[in-house]
Amino acid sequence: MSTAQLETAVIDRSLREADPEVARELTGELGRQRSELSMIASESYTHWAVMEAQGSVFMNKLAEGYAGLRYSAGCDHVDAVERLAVARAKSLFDAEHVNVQPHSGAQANAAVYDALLDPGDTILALDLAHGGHLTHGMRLNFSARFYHCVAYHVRPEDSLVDMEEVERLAREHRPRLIVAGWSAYPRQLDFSEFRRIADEVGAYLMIDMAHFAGLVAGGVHPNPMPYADVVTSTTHKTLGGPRGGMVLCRGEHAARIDTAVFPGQQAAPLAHTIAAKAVAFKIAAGAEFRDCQRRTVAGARIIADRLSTPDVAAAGIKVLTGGTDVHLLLLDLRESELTGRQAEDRLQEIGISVNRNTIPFDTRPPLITSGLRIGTSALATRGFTAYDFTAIAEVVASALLPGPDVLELRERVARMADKYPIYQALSADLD
Ligand code: DSN
Repeated sequence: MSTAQLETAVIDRSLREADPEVARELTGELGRQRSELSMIASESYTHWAVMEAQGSVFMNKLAEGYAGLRYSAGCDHVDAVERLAVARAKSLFDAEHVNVQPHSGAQANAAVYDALLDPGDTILALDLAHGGHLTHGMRLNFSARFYHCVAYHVRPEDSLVDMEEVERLAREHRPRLIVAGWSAYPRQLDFSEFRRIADEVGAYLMIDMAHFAGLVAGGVHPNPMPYADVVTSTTHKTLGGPRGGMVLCRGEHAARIDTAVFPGQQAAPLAHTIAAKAVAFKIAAGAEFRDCQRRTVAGARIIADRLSTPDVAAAGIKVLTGGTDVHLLLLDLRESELTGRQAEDRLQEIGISVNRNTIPFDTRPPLITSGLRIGTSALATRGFTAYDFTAIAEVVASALLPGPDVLELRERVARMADKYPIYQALSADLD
């Protein structure tokens, strides 16, 4: 066989033929996702169509630059999908300008800081331990190393963002940028109050909607666009698309944002991910997606209500802020017999994945924690209704109470997973 023939053969080999070890893990992961239930608040089950676009020949394409202004040949189709992605995101969020190239939410945030700030400028953002994000000023993150980050917090009495502190710190530190947004906070933020404070001190306002973008698109959460100079997001959480990021902004910031993304922070974009983002935005504009977002929020409220009942409270488990407005709730386990880690393990044992989370004023380290973050986006995407969320709330409550019947609960979870199969087009025996 000639070398040319051999290379052609390699190109066309299936994953199972080319790499049985990876194929085996892929099969294992497919089985895990089918048989378990994801309640990790930043996860979803993306659409088959999104995965098709992501795993496509767009992956091969070099396309540095922007649609119509590339630095390599052969970009007609990439230009078309990038234009589609941008137009769809603009329409979905009523944005004047969108950049769909950031590889992640972290890079979207980095690009905004690069566009609007100089190194050493002050950023005022929610403390990570109080629900913020690594890129909002965590000590070891680039945000804290290149900028002067000041943190606001939630109030000890009700765990809600302390807007009086935001105003006080804004007046004291005169930040150039205020960040409103979170990765572990169960309530809607007061965008107009953030805008008022930003205007008072002459700061830009960036709203990081990475977690709640899907809720916004689905019409069950206020749209931050009218309040913010710039909005950043991931595309894979409630929005249900491929892993990636984007920046949405007022027209006046468009050129600076685009330059900060490319060539400021990134070189070649991920054309396949941009194609997948375009697909996700189209799906997010549809009636089924809106229904899914309604079920997502309703499901989180059902679980929060169940976990607020006297039997759970008697076990020392508390729903922070007393409930939720979004797709997640946070449990305070400080008074319970479980640490966050033990609670996460307990649920994993019965086939539900969640993540332990530090809670405000936590005294345990981040790898242990005293909190649990529970989300409903993935299950709503899978098809869960209010009836199913009521059932899963009961399962979660039973698992966290002392002396759970692990085997029985595991069977209940398996039955619920079977009720909502996923990715039927995928073979279960890739290996
Ligand atoms: N902050 C992480 C989360 O919400 O899971 C993602 O960056």
